[in-house]
Formats: sequence, C-alpha cells, structure tokens
Amino acid sequence: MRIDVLTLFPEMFESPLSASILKRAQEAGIVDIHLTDIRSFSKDKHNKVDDRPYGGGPGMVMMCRPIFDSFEHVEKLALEKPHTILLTPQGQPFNQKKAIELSKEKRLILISGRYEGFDERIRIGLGAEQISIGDYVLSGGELAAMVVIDAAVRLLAGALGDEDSSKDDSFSEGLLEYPHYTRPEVFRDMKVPDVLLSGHHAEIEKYRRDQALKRTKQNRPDLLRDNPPEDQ
Ligand code: 6GU
Repeated sequence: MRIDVLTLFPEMFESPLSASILKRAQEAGIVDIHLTDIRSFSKDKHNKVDDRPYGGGPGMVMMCRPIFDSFEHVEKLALEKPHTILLTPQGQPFNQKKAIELSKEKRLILISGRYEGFDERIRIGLGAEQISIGDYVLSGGELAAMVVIDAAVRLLAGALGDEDSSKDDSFSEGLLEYPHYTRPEVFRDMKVPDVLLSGHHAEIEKYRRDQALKRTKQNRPDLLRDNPPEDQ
C-alpha cells in the first residue's frame, strides 16, 4: 500500500512512523508512506495557506490553491488511483469497519488541515471522503491521520508479528476484547481466574466470550444495540 499525507506539519508524523509496527511495516515494504508539506505549494510570498472566511466569523480557512496543487503533485507520483481522505471533525466517524475497508485500498491520500476548516471546494473538487476520529475537537487533523494510518496498516498482511493477532481485536466481532492475564498467577492478592489455568479450551473460550459480553454491556452498550451477537 502507498500512503501520501498532505500536511502543514510533516514533523508531527516522524516519531509515530519510526517506531513499532509502523516502522516495521515500512521496513518490510508492506507500506510506503510519504509526507508532503502543503506550505511548500503556497504561491504567496509569505507562504500563506489560510485566509479569512467569506461571510465573516472567527478563525481562518485553509485555501484551495495550496491543497489542490500539493494533491495534484503527489497524485502523479504513483500510477494507482488514490482513495482520498480529508480529516475533519465534520466527517463520518472512523471505526474498525472503516479501517478494514481502507486496508484493502492500494493507495490512500490523507489530507490533514489546521485552522477552522477547509474551503468547501477542496472536499468537492478532490472527491474526498471526510473522516473524523471522534466527537471532540483536535487542534488539527495530523493526530487523526496518524490514527487512521495506524489502524489500517496493522491490518495489512505481515504487519503484525503474529498473523492471528488482529483476529481477536476489540470490535472485530462487534464486542470489546476479553480480559488478559500473564505471569505471575498472583499479584498483590489478585489472582488469575482459575479457568485460565485449567487447560480446558472450551471452558476458556466460554469464559472469554462471557467476559467480552459483560465488558461490552458495561462500557459500550451501544455496540450491542447496533450489532447484537448471534447467540444472544
Ligand atoms: Cl479528523 N480533526 C480535528 N481537527 N479534530 C477532530 C478530528 C479531526 N476527529 C475528531 N476530532
């Protein structure tokens, strides 16, 4: 997969991309990630990329020109037609289903903005899908772009050490993940549940499923309403 990111702050991406799974996936050639500074496409002598909103109001709006120019520049850097995403709090909510969808794309272009928002013609003109990572406001789309990149790349074949380890993820069956324990058996009077030490695989599976349901009911009842488990 190739991912291009258009941003005013390419340096914000450097450390998340140079550690752990994202680092390994790039080294293994599973994903090729390129950062492009939108500001370097400003034609203005002050390198301006934003301006005041028509109609008045607070804040600044990201201008069309530098984004269209940087988009058209990176679009030509590879042959595949890109799936383009605009990171904005006005977008559709990001979730595991969307991460799975995006992980099947050959090529993504992510555009993260700052300021009050994007000139509407950017969304229209670039045919971009708008994505938000949750109901809160960030200072910019950079962290959101990193969230989307991480969630999609870890699903690519070979990105995780253990091929199976994304199968049990929270949300992959519409439920939160069950609780995990590792050694020691007792820590500060808290004991690992006996069933996990029993070696009975069917019982362990049942315990984990019950716990996943219980945890989902408690923390995310909305998930059960939206997607009731089949044997409920
Ligand atoms: Cl994509 N951008 C910003 N600025 N804030 C957000 C967001 C995106 N998603 C949630 N909050």
